[in-house]
Amino acid sequence: MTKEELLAELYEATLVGNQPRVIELTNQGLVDGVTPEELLFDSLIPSLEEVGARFERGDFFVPEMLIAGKAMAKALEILRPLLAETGVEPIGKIVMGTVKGDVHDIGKNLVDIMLEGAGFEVIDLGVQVSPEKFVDAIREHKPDIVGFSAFLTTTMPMFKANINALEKAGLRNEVIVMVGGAPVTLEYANAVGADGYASDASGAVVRAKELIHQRALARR
Ligand code: B1M
Repeated sequence: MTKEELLAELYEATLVGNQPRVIELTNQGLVDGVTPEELLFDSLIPSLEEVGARFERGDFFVPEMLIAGKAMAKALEILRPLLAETGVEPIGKIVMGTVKGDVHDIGKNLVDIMLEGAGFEVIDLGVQVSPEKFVDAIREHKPDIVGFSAFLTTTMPMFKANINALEKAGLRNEVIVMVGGAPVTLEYANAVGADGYASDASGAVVRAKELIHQRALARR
């Protein structure tokens, strides 16, 4: 099988949620020398985008979305150690979580992996994280950054609720706030008073580094 054929077959297998085949093709790709990034960006992510498009058109329903998501998550498990390989000293600590009311975590987990790969220590609080839980985790771990992910237009307002909770707890100036997720825009991030936003995982790494650098300069 050529690289193009493998990537195309992986795309199809993810689209229909054929988990055993996704695992097989991901492993096969790695053996054949396809890079983790190629598997991710040229096959797995575009496939989930198509799942979303079909859901919007009414061609797919929640069960189809769920099995595709699970298949993608399995591939991510295989790719995780390869994408997060790092020997460098931690360059910062980040507490991450998907906001209350939202169960999507594939995108957040990918952000975690890329941040770890870039040398960040990541404390992941999981999904459906309440403002109180974020506040407790910031008190406990004293991170440089707290990252909120939201994947639904209905859960994006939790960013503001979380920031209000940080203010109330006297923690807003202690931590940089980053936000992201499929429906989130830079304008929305600015409107809720976040310090940073990125549209994807590699952008999140770049922005996180910039924000830490800016804060170090400001504290000099
Ligand atoms: Co849902 N879902 N879903 N879903 N789902 C979306 C998000 C949707 C866009 C599909 C669509 O209509 N096109 C739509 C939201 C529409 C909207 O509000 N604008 C939607 C909906 C409507 C729903 C339900 C309401 C469906 C229903 O029940 N009727 C329901 C909600 C459940 C809930 O949370 N309360 C629901 C449920 C589910 C499943 C559970 C079945 C499953 C989730 C599985 C899981 O995550 N464990 C699922 C899936 C798989 C999807 C789609 C198809 C794929 C999501 C994904 O993993 N994408 C999605 C369609 C789509 O996104 N095109 C969809 C791949 C991932 C790599 O990209 O998530 O964008 P993404 O993450 C990116 C960036 O957002 C960014 O970096 C990531 C990596 O590059 N990023 C950050 C993320 N966090 C960041 C944080 C940062 C910075 C960047 O800083 C801190």
